[in-house]
Amino acid sequence: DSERERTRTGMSKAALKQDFLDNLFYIQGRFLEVATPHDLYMAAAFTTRDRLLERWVKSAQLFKSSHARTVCYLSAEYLLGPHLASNLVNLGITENAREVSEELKLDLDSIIEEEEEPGLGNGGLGRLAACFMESLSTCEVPAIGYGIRYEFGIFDQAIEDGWQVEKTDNWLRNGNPWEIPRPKICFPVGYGGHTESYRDERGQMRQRWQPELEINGVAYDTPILGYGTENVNLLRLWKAEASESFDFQAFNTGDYYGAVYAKIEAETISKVLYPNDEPEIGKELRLKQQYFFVSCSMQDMIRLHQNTVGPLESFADKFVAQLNDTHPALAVVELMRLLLDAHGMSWDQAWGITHRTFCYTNHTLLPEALETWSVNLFERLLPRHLEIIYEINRRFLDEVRVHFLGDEARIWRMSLIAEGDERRVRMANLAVVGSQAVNGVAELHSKLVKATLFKDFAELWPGRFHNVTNGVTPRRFMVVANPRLAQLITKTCGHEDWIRDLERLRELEAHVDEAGLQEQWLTVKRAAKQDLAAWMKQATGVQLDPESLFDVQAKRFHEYKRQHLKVLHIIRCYQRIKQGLSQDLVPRAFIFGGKAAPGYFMAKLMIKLINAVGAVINNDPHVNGWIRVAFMPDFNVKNGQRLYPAADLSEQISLAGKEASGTGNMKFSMNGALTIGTLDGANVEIREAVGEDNFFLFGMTAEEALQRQMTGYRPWEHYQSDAKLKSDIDLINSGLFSHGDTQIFRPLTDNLVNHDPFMVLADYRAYLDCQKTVSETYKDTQRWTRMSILNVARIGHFSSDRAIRDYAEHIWKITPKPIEPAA
Ligand code: 26R
Repeated sequence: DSERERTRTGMSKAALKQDFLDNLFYIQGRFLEVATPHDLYMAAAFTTRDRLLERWVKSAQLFKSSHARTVCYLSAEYLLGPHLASNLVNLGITENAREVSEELKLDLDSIIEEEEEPGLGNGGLGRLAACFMESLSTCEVPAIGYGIRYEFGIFDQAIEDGWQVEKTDNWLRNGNPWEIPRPKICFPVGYGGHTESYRDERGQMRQRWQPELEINGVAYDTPILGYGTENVNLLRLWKAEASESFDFQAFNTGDYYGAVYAKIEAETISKVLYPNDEPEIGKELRLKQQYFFVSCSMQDMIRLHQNTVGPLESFADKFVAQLNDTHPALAVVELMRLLLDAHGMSWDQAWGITHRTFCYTNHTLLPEALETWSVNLFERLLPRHLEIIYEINRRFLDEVRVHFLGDEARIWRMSLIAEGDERRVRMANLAVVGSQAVNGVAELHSKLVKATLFKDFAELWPGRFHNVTNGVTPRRFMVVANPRLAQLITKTCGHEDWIRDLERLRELEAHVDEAGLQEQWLTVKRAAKQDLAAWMKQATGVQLDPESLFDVQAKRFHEYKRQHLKVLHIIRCYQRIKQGLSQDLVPRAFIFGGKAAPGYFMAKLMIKLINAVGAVINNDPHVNGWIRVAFMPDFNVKNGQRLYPAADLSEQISLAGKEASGTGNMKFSMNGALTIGTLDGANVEIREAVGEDNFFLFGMTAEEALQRQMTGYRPWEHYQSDAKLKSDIDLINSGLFSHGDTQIFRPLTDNLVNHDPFMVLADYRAYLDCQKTVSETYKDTQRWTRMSILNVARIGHFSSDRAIRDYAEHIWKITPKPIEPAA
C-alpha cells in the first residue's frame, strides 16, 4: 500500500521511473520497445499528473473546510501553452525527469515537444489569464479559473506563397491527459423563450423565465500548479452538451434525426474560439458562448457556497469574481437573475451582493473592440436578462440624474443602452456599474481609462478606479524557455529564490561589470540564437546568422502595433545596401511572428508584405548576409518560448496610447533583449525600471499623438517632404517585391499616405534615427551586454506574482492560504 503510494507520488528517480513505466503499460498499453513518441509523452504527462493530484485534493479539502475566501477568475480565453515542462519545473523534478529519461535512453526534450498546446485564447488577454492562474497558485491564493473548453482553439497558422493560411486546431485529437471530466458537475443553461409574472407563496409578484431551449454545461477540470508550493488551483472549463430531454423527445415524437440535429446544435456552443477583431458574422454564437460559460460558473459558485458556508447572504465574502474584459460581463446579470428568480431575494439584497462580488479589468481602449450587443438579439436570446439590465439601468440613471442634476448629455453617454437606429447594450458600462473595482493594465492605460473611456464614471465614483500593471510568469518565460540563462542567474546569485521572488534579480547588478559574467551572458544568448536559427532553417528554409543582431517583433498583427513601421526600416536598410552605403549598418536578422484575425484584410496584407520583402532580400546576392528577413509561422506559446531567449532587440512600437499594456515586452526583457519602443502601455514602466539609458525610446507621446490628431494630421505631407520615406513606399509599389504587380500592396500604402490612422509616417523619422543608435550600440558588445544584464536585473517588477499580490491586496482583499507540506 505505502509502496504503491510512493510510486505514484514520490519525487525520487526510482519512483518516477517506475510510475512512468507503469503508466506507459497500464494507460497506453505499451512497453518501451514499441512506444511511439506520443505514448512516451502520455506516460510522462500521467506520471507528472499523478504527482499533482495529491496536492490538488489537499488544496480542495483545506479550502472547503476552512471556508477560504476564493477568487473566481472569469475569462473567455486561457492561452495556456504546453503543461508538461512547466509542471515539471513547478514540481521541482525537471532534473530527475531528465536523468530518468537518459537511463531509459529517451530524450526528455523531444517528449516535451510532443505536447499539443491548448491554445484557448487569441493573444495578450488569454495569455495573461494563464500567467495569472499560475501566479495565483504560486502566491497561494485560493482560486478557480472559469472558462470555455473550446474543442478548437486559435487556428494554426501556415504561410503559403507568403500569405497566412488558417488551419483548424484539433488539439484534443490525441486526448488530453491534464483534464479530468466531471460529468456530475453539470448545469442547465437556457436560451430564448419568454418571461412571465406569477405570484409566489407569500403572494409577491415575481418574474420568471421560460427558456425555449436548454443545454447542459459539463465541467472539465485542469489542475494548475504553483512553483515551490503545495497549492494547486483549479481551472474549470465548460463543455456544452445536449440535455437528456433531447433523447426523450426523440422517443416521444419518433423524430430521431431532429433530436440528433438538436444535439449537434447544442454542442456547437463550445466548439470553437472566435479569433478576435472579427466583424459581425457569427455574432450570435459568441453571445451564446459568453452566456453559456458565465451561467455555468455562477451556478457552480452558488452550489459551492451552499455546500460549504451555507446562506447566500455571505456570498460576496466567500467569493470575488474578476471579469477579464467585458466578455464575461453577463455574469453580473446572471447572478442577479439567480438571486432574484431562483433564490427569492429582494432587488436591493441581490444587488448588494452582486455589486460587491464583481471586479472588472479593461484591456483595450480601441473603440472597435468595445463590445455592444443589439437589444433585439438580447430580447430573442436572453429576454429575462434584458429586463434585469433595464432595471439596473433605470436605478443607475436615477443616481446619475441626482448626482449631475439632470445633465442629459451625460445620461445618454452613461446609459447601459446606446440609443440610435439600433439600440445596443454597452457591455463596458454594464461591467463598470456592476463592479466594486475597475482597473486598467498599465499606469498610462489606467490613466487614459479614467480620462477618456470612463471619464463620466470616474467623476461619479472616483474611488472605483485602479491600476494593476500586468506581469508574466518567470517560471514559463525564463526557467522553462531559457534554462541556460536561468542556470547562469542561479549560479551568479548563488540561489534559486529569484524564481519565486523576482525582485531578487537585482542581485545581478553587483556583477554587471565582471568580465566573466558578461562572457557567459553572451555565450548563453548566442546558444539561444543558434537554437532559433536551426529551428527557423527547418521551418522556413531561411538561414539566420547567429552573429547578427536578432531584431524581433512577435505579437498579433494589427495596424496599431505597426508591423509596417518595421517593414519600412527593412526597406531603408535594403536601399542603403544597394546604394553601397552599408558601412554604418550592423548585420541584422529581422524576425517577425504573429497571427492576423482571419477577416482582417490589412493585417493579412502586412504578413504578405513581410514575406514578399523577405523573399527578395534573402535571395539578393548583393545583400550578402547583411540583412535577413524571417517570418516565424504559427506564433503561439510554444514558439514564443523559442523566440524570447534568442532576441537581442524587442520591437514594441505601437502608436502611443493604443497598446493597453503589452506583455511580450516583459517576456523579451526578462530574457535579456533590449527594447526599442514608444511611450505606450507598460513600456513606460519598463523603461523607468531598467533605466532610460538601457532602453531605446522614440516617437510621439500619447498626448502629442492626440494633439496632432486633433489639429489635423496630414500623412501625405510626410510622404512628400521626406525623400527617403517616399522612395521606400514607392519601392513597395514598384512591383519589386511582387513580381511586377504594382497594385497588390496599394491598400496598405494608400492607407499610409492618405489616412494613416496609427501615424506610422509621423514616427518614421524618429524610428529610423533610433535604429541608428541601436546599431551603434550593438557594435560595442560589452556595452550592449551590460545593458542586457541590467534589463534582466531590473525587470523583477513585471512578474505576474507581483501583479497577483497587487490584486489580492487592493482589489480582492484576500490573504494567502498556504497548504502545509505532507510530513
Ligand atoms: C470584442 C472582441 C472583438 C475582442 C476584441 C479584442 C476580443 C478580444 C480582444 C483582445 C483584447 C481585449 C486584448 O487581448 N487586449 C490585450 O490585453 C493584454 C493583457 O492585458 C494587454 O497586454 C494588451 O495590450 C491588450 O491589447
